[in-house]
Amino acid sequence: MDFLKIYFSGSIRGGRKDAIIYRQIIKYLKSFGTVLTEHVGDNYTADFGEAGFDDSYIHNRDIDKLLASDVVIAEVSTPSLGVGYEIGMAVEHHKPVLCLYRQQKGKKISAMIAGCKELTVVEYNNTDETKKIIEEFLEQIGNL
Ligand code: 6IA
Repeated sequence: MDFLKIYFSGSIRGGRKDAIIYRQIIKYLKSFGTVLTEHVGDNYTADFGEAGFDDSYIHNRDIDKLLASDVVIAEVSTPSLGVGYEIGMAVEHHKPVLCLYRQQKGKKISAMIAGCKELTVVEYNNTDETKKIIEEFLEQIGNL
């Protein structure tokens, strides 16, 4: 099969506290194919996204990439409207979606994610665990 096109989804305006984790996951994903959204792991400054980028341009470009992808991997520990929107759209377009979730005290993953049977939602404790989870998921959907 062609080189795998992976859409990685992670919070941007929803909050950047997990950006290092996104970067580590993206680095690992690159061993399986092309990550279409590498920027999600970038080191943005505090006012990222407000520096002259047009929102409809960002939206349309990301949707094009999402539709062109073979698989969507989302890190959903930091709730983000954009990530939720992308997951919903991926489900609508029958893309295989893996949602990675870190258990955090006093927090619970949205029922709209946990309760969607089209999604594979897996909890992890550290980034090393995400490697095995990703590998198993890609194997399961026939991309390894
Ligand atoms: O609602 P959020 O901003 O947390 O949504 C995050 C998700 O939406 C990510 O998975 C991205 O794919 C997408 N997204 C949201 N904002 C941007 C963006 N802003 N650039 C690219 N993708 C985005 C511009 C940042 C700028 C510093 C380059």
